[in-house]
Amino acid sequence: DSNSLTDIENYVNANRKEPAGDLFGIAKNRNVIVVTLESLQSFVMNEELNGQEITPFLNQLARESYNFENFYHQTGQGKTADSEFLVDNSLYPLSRGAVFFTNANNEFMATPEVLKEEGYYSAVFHANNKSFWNRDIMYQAFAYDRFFDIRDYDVNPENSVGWGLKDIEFFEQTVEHLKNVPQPFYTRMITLTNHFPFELGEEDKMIEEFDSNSRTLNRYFPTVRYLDESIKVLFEKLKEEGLYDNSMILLYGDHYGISENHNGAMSQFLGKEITPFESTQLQRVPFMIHIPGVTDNNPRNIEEVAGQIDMKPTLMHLLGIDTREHLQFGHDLFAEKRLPFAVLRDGSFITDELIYTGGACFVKESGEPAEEGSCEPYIEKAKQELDYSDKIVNGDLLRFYHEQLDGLDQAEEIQTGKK
Ligand code: GP9
Ligand code: MN
Repeated sequence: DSNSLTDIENYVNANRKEPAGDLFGIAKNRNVIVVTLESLQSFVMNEELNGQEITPFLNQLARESYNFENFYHQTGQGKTADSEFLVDNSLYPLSRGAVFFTNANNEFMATPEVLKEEGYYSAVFHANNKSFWNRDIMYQAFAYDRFFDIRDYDVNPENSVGWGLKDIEFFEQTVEHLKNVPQPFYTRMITLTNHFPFELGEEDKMIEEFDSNSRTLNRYFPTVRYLDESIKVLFEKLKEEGLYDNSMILLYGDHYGISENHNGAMSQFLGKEITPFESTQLQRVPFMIHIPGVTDNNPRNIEEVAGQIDMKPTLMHLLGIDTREHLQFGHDLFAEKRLPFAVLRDGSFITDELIYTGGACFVKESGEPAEEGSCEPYIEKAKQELDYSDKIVNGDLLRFYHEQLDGLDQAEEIQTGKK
């Protein structure tokens, strides 16, 4: 109903921050490539196993990018699809089920739709059946021009493992397609090899397995290392095809790969007990923004807390697109007065100082219980955001919001004499 829509608009407007002046539009008109790093968690970054780097390419890339160290996934049961929803809409996924299934007929104002007005062509690349996660339907609602699905790829037993096409082959074939995509483009590429149960042929193992009682965690490292290598191949191919210099590349981990069922083995790897506090910290996933000619000369390492919900407004502002009329819960991560705050789908939240999870409040730096009442000011805010976002999704409220915007546009046109 329109009452709650007004409340939500007021909330979003009250929390809006002016975009950072120095970076606004720095990537204007560039091609955009958003890479989903399947099941990649931050704990493997800048770490070694048996003396070998687990993610050598990504470690180096992070030093030539805007790199976010305290970036949290905010997905629920919809896993990869929830992350896609967050990235393209800056709305939260639902607490139960996958919004890709439950609300695919909603009206949205997703990134492809916004960028279409700026002359962008949009596409997703993913070598799986188009109906997996109901993607074919949801991508239409997001206004994607094209979905390159499994039928666009040469997939055979030799180039496949586990869930399907191996990531290196995926990127090689993807860039071939990309050559024919109209520019400027907004594209997303979704990897697959680093997916549970983390299968990999011996010939593709560039590091050894870990040695613990969890076969899952043991196998995770070689598939992560393989994913890392595939990103290197993507970058090489983009350069070869002249698609690198004029692009902006965002890479993010979609959700955890190692569940709490493997806490024993995980504590063996990390050398510390996996408490609820540590479990929350393990929800950090990599996020970096690479802008050739910009971030390689002036990289930034950002420690402030952020989440997947912030990707859309950040991306828009880097492209120089105003988001004042966007109903979104994320913030431009470069905005000066931004409140560092990430709400996880289970109601946990993280600020620069605090972590709240399972009803307990911890000091972020030490993991010690925080002073009584420290988390209090944020508990209501976290609930409020999730609740407002759920209202938008469950009530398909963007239908009404669009009507309002159309009305405003018409009023403005009359005023300025365009009508
Ligand atoms: C499936 C792939 C994996 O196409 O994106 O989905 P997940 O199980 O991670 O949600
Ligand atoms: Mn996934």
